[in-house]
Amino acid sequence: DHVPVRRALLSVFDKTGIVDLARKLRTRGVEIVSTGGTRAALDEAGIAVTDLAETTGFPEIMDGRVKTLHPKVHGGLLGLRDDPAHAEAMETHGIAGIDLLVVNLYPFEDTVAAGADYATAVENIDIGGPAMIRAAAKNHGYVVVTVSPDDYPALLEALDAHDGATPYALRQRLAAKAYARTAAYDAAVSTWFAATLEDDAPAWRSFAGRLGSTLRYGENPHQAAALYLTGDRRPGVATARQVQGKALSYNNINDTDAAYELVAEFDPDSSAAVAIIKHANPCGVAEGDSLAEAYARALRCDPVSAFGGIVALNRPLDAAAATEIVKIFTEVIIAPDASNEAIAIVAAKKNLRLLIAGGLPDARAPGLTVKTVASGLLVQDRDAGMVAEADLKVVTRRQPTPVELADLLFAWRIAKHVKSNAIVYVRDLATVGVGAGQMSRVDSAMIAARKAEQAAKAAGLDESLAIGSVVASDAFFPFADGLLAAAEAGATAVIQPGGSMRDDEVIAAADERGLAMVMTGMRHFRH
Ligand code: 93A
Repeated sequence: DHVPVRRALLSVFDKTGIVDLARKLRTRGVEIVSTGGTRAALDEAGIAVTDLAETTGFPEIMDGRVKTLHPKVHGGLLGLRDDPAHAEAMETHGIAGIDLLVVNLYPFEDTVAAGADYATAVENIDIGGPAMIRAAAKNHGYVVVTVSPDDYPALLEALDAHDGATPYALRQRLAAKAYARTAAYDAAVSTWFAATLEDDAPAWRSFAGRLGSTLRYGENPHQAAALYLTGDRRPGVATARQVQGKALSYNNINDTDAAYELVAEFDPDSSAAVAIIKHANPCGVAEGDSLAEAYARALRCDPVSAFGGIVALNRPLDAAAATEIVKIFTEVIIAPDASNEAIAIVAAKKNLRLLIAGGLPDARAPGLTVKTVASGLLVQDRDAGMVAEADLKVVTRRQPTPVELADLLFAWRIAKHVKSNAIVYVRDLATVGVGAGQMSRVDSAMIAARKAEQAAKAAGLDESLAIGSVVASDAFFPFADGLLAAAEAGATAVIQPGGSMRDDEVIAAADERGLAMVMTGMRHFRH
């Protein structure tokens, strides 16, 4: 099953390592045939190479759109060497076998990611390259194919070990990789195409990712895991620059995403905002005049849970905030940017991961979320829903005060990022208690209230921080009990979608307690 490599076709866009590879092939006496640009690069390095156009007797035409789409190329890749009829066809038509194909494709993904216009994107769809890759991979019984400079060392090692031949196992492995590459390439093209048509179509579009990095393990150590990149231009954990710290884990990535998406709800031009996340739920979020102030107020909400948490900032990390954050054990900091001084302060904590995202994602931008189910993918628009003051309907006798109103809108934005059932108590633009992920809304309300009591104790206060707070509920109160639990805890105003069969009962209970309640008409389930 060892096949000697006598003749190779080299046609690469990315010329990395190609000269070195060609030189080593020549040392082994391999004949090299190349397309225009690749041939020029090899020529310049003084490597003997035949122009493909010479072997086909057909020039590259149409600005290179047709350069390798020729029977002498595809016959040379596809011919079964041991089949007498194939061998005869090769003989008759003067087709020389190609034993090694070295191709990497026009950089369609990078071109699109760089924001190229439509025509440029289309021109970067490689046709001849994938055709050759697929042909060579199909004929892996005789032909070996590489699709990336990463594969050159393994190829050369095999040639060294087997006296210029390749073993079947290598050809098979590289064929599998080759099809993975052409599949991902076409997926990128179709994703881009669907996205360009998105304006008049719903956000349903095909999506695909390319392998970004393999992770040490998944949610648990017995689960293998990897991060795939979709090529979207949304700043966030997947594309952020890691300044320092250990490699991100699966859970780090998940939590950091939750943290950054939450903090992006707050316009950095109007206030500094900080979110501290544990297990994808916020354990403290606050606005402030400075990041340091916002961080201190966010931390006060649940300092116990914040230990080992993820901290996201809506403004560039500055020295004052960095000084506060490094005081407790933190897993990850993510911010749009960071000052040199702040970077130096974080550097004292070697393991702390610092990510610079280069920007803040647009909380209103459309996009998709994907979740797997057995034999299926659940796909939906990302929750880009927002309510403004004008959307609110006051349903109680009492109107919220301006201070309550600001807190209600703040609490509502946070509730959107808390796993359901979500109950969020807020005072002075800082969370004071978060109840997340309970099967009963009453339990969430009680847990959040208890958190507010614990936070008060930790701060040396005798009165629960929930007293005089406002409360947000991500979905309607099916009964008055959840609302009563919040009132009991000390909330004076409520924001919730409304729409329960028993809204009247809930409103009556609010009126009876002198609460102000507003309805958003929009729900923010998050599971
Ligand atoms: O425009 S193409 O789709 N038409 C072709 O026939 C063709 N054959 C190879 N592009 C084609 N290629 C691509 O050209 C290869 O995939 C590679 O990326 C590039 C190498 O061209 P050059 O050697 O001229 O730099």
